Amino acid sequence: MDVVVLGLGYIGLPTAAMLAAAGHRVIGVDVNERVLQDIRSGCGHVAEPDVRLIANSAVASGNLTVASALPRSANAYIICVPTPTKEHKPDLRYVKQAAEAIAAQANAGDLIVLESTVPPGTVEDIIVRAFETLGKSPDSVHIAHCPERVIPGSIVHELRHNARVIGGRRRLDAEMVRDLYVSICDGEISLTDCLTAELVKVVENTFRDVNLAFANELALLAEAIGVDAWEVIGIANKHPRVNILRPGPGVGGHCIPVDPNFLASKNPFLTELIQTARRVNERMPHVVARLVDEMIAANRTGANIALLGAAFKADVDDTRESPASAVLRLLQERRYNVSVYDPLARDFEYGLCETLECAVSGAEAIVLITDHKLFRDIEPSTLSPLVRRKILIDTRNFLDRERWSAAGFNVRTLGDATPEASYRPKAYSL
Ligand code: SAJ
Repeated sequence: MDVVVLGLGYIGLPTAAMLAAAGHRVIGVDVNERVLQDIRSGCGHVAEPDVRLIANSAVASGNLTVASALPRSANAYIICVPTPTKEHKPDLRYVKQAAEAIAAQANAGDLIVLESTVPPGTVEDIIVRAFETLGKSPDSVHIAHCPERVIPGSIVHELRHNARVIGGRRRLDAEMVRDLYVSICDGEISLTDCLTAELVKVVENTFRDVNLAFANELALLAEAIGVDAWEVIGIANKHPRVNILRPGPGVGGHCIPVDPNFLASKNPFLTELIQTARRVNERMPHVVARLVDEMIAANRTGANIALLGAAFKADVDDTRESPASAVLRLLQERRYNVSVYDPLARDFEYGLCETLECAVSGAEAIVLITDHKLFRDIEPSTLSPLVRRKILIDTRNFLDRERWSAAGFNVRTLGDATPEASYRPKAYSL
């Protein structure tokens, strides 16, 4: 089949590469010339090694080529463009541009699949309407929504193995799209209508946001009561039907903090829990800033604070909607000098220090924001001569408390305000 994938980001590029590996002739289209050059030269812009590997072999096989504009014809068009939000409202302009370009040239029988996460109703409002506006019947083509569901950090594995949902305008549309996706997906594929598929995707991320809010609220509650939230979670999670997530400095990424707003903005009176969860999660960077204030206590103005981590979560390079940005802004408002170290991150809007030593030099406090594995290897005793005060604030309960305490650091972990927190033996069973 001749397949066009529009948008060669985290989802579009691996999807295009997997379709090419399955024997389809794929043209990947992206408006960013740098992205196209990186793919052609084999140093793809998506940092995950598996993505790079399959993209390079797809290009080498000749089955994947990239271009800045749509080819004149194809059998299937897969839309993987971003859907950013502005002031909690989705900006669907890229979906609209893609839909209009496809509608202008699609032939009868072509498949048109929207993978981007969108507010429920978008397939009808934008894609179907793009055909109708041009006087073309949307029934002449097969339109469906097949939302991506993969987690950054494990993209290729999840693309292959995750269950998928395909919502078609008609049953036939969903079936035709399934016939294409079985070539890249071993997971169960559920067929439904467009609106249901749109809601499924947004609901999944909203479910996670609500659960993250519960973990974050629990961290604050435990601090107030005077127990260690991490110990509570560890023990509670031994219950066969309890699975509390990990508290943290905030909920980042381009999906989970964004998608609940797709539901809430159109249904404000039916989404109280969802909106409250968002507020709880949005409060977490403020909690971190307050922890810094508490630990620094006096002479805050101009104090140097070193943040470890700019990426929105562990072991990825993506800094979109990262809690690091929110924490940094709040600390700067409080007149701290903030430096950030993250050897994995790219495109961090506030700039990054080249080395850990540079970031912590003269620091009054080190704040762990992102739980990158490589931060575990930091030897705290080597930082001692560089910092002005030995304070560590661990917002993820990630670093080895005992090792940092042994190096003389006063360790404060989010969710554990018990006075003897640094010294208490952990993991004893009751
Ligand atoms: N986080 C915590 N504690 C945890 C787990 C996560 O604080 O216990 C934080 C992370 O650090 C991060 C944020 O939550 O800041 C979101 O991370 P995540 O790993 O939960 O999710 P994403 O954004 O990487 O990917 C999500 C996934 N959705 C679900 O798990 C329901 C993924 O499957 C989706 O495909 C993706 O959103 C998307 O693109 O929609």
